[in-house]
Amino acid sequence: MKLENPHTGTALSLDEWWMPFTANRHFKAAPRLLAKADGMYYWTPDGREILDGTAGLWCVNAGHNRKPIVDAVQRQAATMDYAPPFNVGHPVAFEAATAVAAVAPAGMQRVFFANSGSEAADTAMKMAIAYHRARGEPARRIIIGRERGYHGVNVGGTMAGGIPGNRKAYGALMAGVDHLRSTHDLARNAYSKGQPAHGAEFADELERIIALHDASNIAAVIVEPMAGSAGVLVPPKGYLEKLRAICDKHGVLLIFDEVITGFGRLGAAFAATRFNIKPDIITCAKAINNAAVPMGAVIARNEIHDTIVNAAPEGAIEFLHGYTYSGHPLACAAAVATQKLLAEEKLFERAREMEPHFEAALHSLRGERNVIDIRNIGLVGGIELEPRPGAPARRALDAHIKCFEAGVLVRFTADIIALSPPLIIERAQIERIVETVRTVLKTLE
Ligand code: PXG
Repeated sequence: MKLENPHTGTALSLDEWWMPFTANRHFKAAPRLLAKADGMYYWTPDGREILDGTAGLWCVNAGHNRKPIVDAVQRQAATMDYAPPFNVGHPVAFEAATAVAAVAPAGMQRVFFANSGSEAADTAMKMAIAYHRARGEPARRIIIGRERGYHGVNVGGTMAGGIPGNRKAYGALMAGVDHLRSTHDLARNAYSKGQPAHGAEFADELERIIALHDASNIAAVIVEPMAGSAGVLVPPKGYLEKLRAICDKHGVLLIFDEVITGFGRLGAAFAATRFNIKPDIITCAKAINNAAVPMGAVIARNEIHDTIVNAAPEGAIEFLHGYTYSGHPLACAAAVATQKLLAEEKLFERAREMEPHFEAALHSLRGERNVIDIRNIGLVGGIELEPRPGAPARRALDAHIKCFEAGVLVRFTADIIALSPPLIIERAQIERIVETVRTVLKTLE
């Protein structure tokens, strides 16, 4: 393959871009590039079609290059490129917040904008601490995360997160974090469809952790209602209910990191909606604006907003936090257009309707070589492979590469293949993804 930008003909050098979360040497020896996208598909620079089984990176829920979103971004870029968000506002940011609040759970209609899921996570933790301080309990600063949790890569998210490889190089960047155990239980729950039956009791550990630190020191628990990055870990039945009850009992806030689950991935606006559990704070990003422009957001219970805002003297800034690009006009224009499109095409409902087909297709891979578990909910699927002895994560990496060569984009983490297609996916496309994975699994060492 000639390395050039196919749109301009500019020759490419691969040395300068130090790529994120990528095996740079391995990748640059045999690069896989995407140059164009539309609907369910990507195209490589040499014109090969790739079916998108991952909605980009769990984010392009409405499908690629949707016209209303493209138009909205282009119009906004030509109208007002940028406006400061500190002490000056602009209309489209208010519109975007209203559109997001409209699909958020009742009583959670206050939206703070960031530019990524990582920023949303750190914002949410600071918001929780600021809330307790405003209420007169400034000692409540400890954050409790969970093993195998992913909350992005900023300081708070790295430390509250529970993926060992993401933490080990950095030591204690932040004091005052502790972790619940993960809910993954292959022995009891392998091949569960939807929420697994076993493991609600893993939430009881929260009582022990709260007793250890004392509730008076604890600000919040942060969990992904369904853990995405660490391999599609669906919450056991009753688990989230227990977390909610224990947090309530001890005055601890519950933060749902819905960066992946937000905006339809589970066949509802949020996992909170699907599981009918009300967190105090939701973090989101990705599909909020179909990933057209970087954007993250923190959705707070109205009372959290009111408590922080009303604790400050008149005229003083209440929450000393924010980003140059909070509520960026282009991101907000994309968010308004995306929320309208998601509603018009009823894509949350569509995902829920497609779930049984997706589930059946996915679980038909049971019994294929090296498969040790298959799990799913909404339009998310995880296929766990037995690791190759002495070479963890290599089998799934090989599967990813072979699927790409066969024209299907799948995601992998450790030895787990993850699928999270755009919500506009058709049945035939589900079949094609699953049959490609099947063929690849049959040939994989
Ligand atoms: N929280 C959750 C639950 C996420 O999934 C983030 C926070 C951070 O978002 P940003 O926008 O800062 O990347 C995420 C991001 C993967 C993968 O391979 C998943 C994410 C990012 C990169 C890779 O599963 N999710």
